[in-house]
Amino acid sequence: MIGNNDASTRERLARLFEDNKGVYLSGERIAGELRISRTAVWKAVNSLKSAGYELTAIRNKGYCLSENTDILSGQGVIRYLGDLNDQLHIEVFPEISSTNTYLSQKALEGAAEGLVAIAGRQSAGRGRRGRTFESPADSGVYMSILLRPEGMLPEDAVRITTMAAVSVCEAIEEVSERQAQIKWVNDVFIDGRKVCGILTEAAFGPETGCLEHIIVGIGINVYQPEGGFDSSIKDIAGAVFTEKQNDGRNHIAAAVLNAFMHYYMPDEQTQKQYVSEYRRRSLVIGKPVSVLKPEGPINAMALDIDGDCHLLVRYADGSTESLSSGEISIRM
Ligand code: BT5
Repeated sequence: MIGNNDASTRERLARLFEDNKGVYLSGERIAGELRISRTAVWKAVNSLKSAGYELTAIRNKGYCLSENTDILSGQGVIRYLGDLNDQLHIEVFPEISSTNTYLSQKALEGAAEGLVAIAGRQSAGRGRRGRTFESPADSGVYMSILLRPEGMLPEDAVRITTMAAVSVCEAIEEVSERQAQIKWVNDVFIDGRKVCGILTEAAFGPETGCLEHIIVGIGINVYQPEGGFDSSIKDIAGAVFTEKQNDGRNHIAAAVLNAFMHYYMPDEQTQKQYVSEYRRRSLVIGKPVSVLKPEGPINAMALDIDGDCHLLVRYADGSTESLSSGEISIRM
């Protein structure tokens, strides 16, 4: 158990090390910069080590954070956030049940828009319709953003998913230069493998029927987990990187947030941009698909994605339908 003071010292020390990766910092220098005692330095260093920071110590030189570390941390994400830092409040957890579940609890308690939960592992990561999202340790970024969009209609909630999908693609391309594509409506693929899933959950007022909040949850496989993906997904899942990157997870989390908040701004120009970006990256347009309806799958051709992010399909009898959500499976 560490107290608040200790926790804030640890955060400040983490930031100092992250700003000086590969550099030895003497105990004296750290004590001076953080205005704390040498004993407090020693305590905070040990606390960081047990949190997974790879710190080496050399007598007479001090402590050094290895250059190639990728530890998910609040400070680590904030370093890449730019001026968004004022609009978002970021909480990072080494492990949690589900960042969506956590934020829905926080939303009920009245948390404000812009609360972001990021976890290094989820013990009960959720997909759509009760499915599981595998969220192993040290390999992915699992994050959720709490939004309270004013005046958004329930049927517009799909926009949030599409904005998130485009943002993930842009973030992947920024940090890895790999090409990412979107399978309508909520999956991001690289080279035919799913590297990210998005779960958008909206809550409505019981009497008004008005949208109260939206939680958009984004799970990205940044690396292959040690020992490979779980057998249930090994044939479909992929990862953004093949090798560990310096700050890979912090960087990608921040890049997603930067892109997402840019699109979330209610400005017509931005809205048009994300819809065209979404369309450009679609894995589905022009492909035969199978539309999964409650009464069973129906074969169709995916024609286009319209300005409202609906998928336009044509069935064998020539009739067309605009799908606002639901599911398709692509016949490859
Ligand atoms: C999704 O559902 O893909 C939405 C996943 C959202 C996860 C985020 S992580 C942060 C936040 N907190 C949560 O608890 N959830 C959100 P769906 O389209 O239903 O896909 C689920 C299916 O994807 C599973 O049935 C598997 O086939 C596959 N799958 C599960 N884990 C995967 C993984 N890590 N990578 C790729 N595919 C996976």
